[in-house]
Amino acid sequence: MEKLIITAAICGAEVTKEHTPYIPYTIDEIVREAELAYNAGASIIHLHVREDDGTPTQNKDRFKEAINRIKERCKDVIIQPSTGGAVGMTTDERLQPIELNPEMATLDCGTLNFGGDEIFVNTENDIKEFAKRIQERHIKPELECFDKGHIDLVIRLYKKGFIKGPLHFSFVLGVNGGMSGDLRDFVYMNESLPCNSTFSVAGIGRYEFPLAVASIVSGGHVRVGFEDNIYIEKGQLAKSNGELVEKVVRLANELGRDIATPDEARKILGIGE
Ligand code: KMH
Ligand code: ZN
Repeated sequence: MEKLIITAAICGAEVTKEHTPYIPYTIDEIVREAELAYNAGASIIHLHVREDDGTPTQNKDRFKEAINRIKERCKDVIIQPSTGGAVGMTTDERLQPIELNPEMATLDCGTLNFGGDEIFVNTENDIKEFAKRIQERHIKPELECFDKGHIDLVIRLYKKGFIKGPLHFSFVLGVNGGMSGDLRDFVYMNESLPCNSTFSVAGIGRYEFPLAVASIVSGGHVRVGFEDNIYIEKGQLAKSNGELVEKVVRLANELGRDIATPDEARKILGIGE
């Protein structure tokens, strides 16, 4: 099997210090968390940034500072800024970090309820526009799919030429409003992918590690981090993103799957080809 690419979603937009004191807000905190995750075995950092008070922002300068500082500490790591941002942001606001020409960026592939009164809006035309803007900069999109219908939409847009291959999907399972993280749902998503695509799985909350194992044994890749889950085990907060990545490395070792370096991840994903 291919080596395992571990993505660390170190910050996100929704988790606050009330949920866990270990969530990073400031650039210093974000850089430290990125470094801990990288040292533990993450080859991709899925990046959101915040104002110092924790407010999510897609400000380009804030991303630039975070990316430059992370690269000083983690020279070869792949940075994957979010174009999802936070619920309620405009599309222009969300797209700002791609102007920095990162190697990767997320492309969210459908609209869904996001808990409470929140709706994460990604209309078909939004997705086409995001895909176009990401592709014209030769950035590798990570196709975030929160539901099976999102995969279908990607396939349709791929056939029409709006999204180019090779396709790399990210199943984000267990969001309140999206598909659950039950094994049955993971298998259904996996079996719905077109040939020659790659995928990673992000399980929200209690789904994080069971889905990591499912993906490790299925030949997929894994995302963990405070954006998705703050517990190292039931009722016990993880003290860093590094701890969450270390746990995936332990699971992969037990299951006989080697961990990809950033350069190996680039090859697997066809970045820079
Ligand atoms: N914060 C969520 C509303 C992404 O990074 O592309 C969207 C999100 C997806 O986190
Ligand atoms: Zn995100």
